[in-house]
Amino acid sequence: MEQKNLHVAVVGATGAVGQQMIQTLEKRNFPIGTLTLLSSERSAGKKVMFKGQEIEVQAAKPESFETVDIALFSAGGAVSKALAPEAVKRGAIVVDNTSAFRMDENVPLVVPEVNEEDLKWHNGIIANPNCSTIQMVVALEPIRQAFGLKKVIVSTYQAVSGAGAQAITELKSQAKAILEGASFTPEILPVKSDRKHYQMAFNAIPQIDKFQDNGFTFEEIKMINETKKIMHMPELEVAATCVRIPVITGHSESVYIEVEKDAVSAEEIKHVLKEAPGIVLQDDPSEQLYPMPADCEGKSEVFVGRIRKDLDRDHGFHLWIVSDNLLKGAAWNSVQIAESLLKLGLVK
Ligand code: NAP
Ligand code: 3JM
Repeated sequence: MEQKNLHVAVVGATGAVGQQMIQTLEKRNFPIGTLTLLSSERSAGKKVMFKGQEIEVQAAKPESFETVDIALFSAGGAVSKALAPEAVKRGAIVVDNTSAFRMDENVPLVVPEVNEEDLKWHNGIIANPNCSTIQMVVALEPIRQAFGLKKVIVSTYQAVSGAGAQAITELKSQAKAILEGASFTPEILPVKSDRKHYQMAFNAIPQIDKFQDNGFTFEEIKMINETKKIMHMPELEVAATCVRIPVITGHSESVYIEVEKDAVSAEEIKHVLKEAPGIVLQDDPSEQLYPMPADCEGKSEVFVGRIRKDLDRDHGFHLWIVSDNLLKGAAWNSVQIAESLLKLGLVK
C-alpha cells in the first residue's frame, strides 16, 4: 500500500458501525496522519481511543471536511445526503455506509472481492452495500464465474446490532426483564421510526426496515437491487425475506441458487468456494461443521457451509452464509474499499 499520512474522518464515530470502523483502521494500520471523529451534537465532546490516544468527538458540519482525504460515513441516510456532497466539495473521497446513494448510477457500489474495478469510475462518493448483500455476493460471485447464475432466493436471520447500538441495549434489557418476570415496553425494534414495536427477545421479527407498496420491506428491496448492481446482472432473478432474530452480532442467510451450467455437483461448488477470496468454507456434516454467528464475531471473512444440491432441480443448490455484520457487512468492507482506493492510486 502507498504510505501516506492521510486525513481520515469517521462520521457516526460513536455508533455501532463507527466504533468498529475506528478499531478496523487501527488494526489494519491504515496510513492515518489525522483522524477526525464526528457525531451529532449529542456526543460532541466524548473521547474515543485510537492508537493509545484520546480523540475528542466533534459535531459534524460541512466545515468538518476541510483537508479531509477520506471520509467514512455511517450516521444514517439523512446525514449522508446532507454532508457527503459537502465533503466531496472540499476534496474528500466519501465511502458511504448508508443506502442514500447506493442505487445512484453515478456512484459505484463496491465489494472489493467482487467488483473492485468499479472504483475507477467514482465521482467522489463510493457506496458500501447493505450488510446482508455484502456477505451474499462474496459467495455468489465465484459461483457465477465458474457455473453462471440464474436465480437467488434468500432468507436472512439478522442480528440486532444491524439496527444500531440502541437495538443491542433493547435486546439485552428485554431478555433480562423476561427472565426476571418484569414488564417491558419495546421501543426500538423492528424499526425505531415505524408505528409499532415488538418484543425481540425469544422472538423472530419478519420486518427489517419499512414496508414498500409491493409487500417487500426496504431491506429486502436493498438486497435485491444491490445484488444485481454489484454483480452487473440486471437480469438475475433475486427474491429476499429478511428476518431479525435475537442474536447480537452475525447475520446468517439460507440461500437457494440456480446455476446456468448442467450437472454441476455440490463438491464442485465447495471446491470453488474453498479457493475464493474472503471466504472460509466450513462444511463437514460428518463433523457437524457449519458456520454459526457466535463463531464469526470479530472475524472479517464470510463463512459458508451446508452446501447441498437440490433434490428436485439439477441446477439448484442450497447454501448457508454467515458473517460479522459490523465487520465485512460494514466497517471492514469500508476500510477495504479505502485500501483498494490507495492500492489503485485513486486517492489524490
Ligand atoms: P447507531 O449505533 O445508532 O449510531 C449512529 C451514529 O450516527 C452515532 O455515531 C450518532 O451520533 C450518529 N449520528 C446520528 N445523527 C447524526 C447527525 N445528525 N449528525 C451526525 N451524526 C449523527 O447506528 P449504526 O448501527 O452505527 O448505523 C449507522 C448507520 O450506518 C445506519 O443508519 C446505516 O445507514 C448505516 N449502516 C450500514 C450498514 C451496512 O450494511 N453497510 C449496517 C449498519 C448500519 P450520536 O452518538 O451523537 O447520536
Ligand atoms: C442499515 O437512514 C437511516 O435511517 C438508516 C437506515 C439503515 C440503513 C440504511 O438504509 O442506510 C439502518 C441500518 C442500513 C443499511 O445499511 O442499508
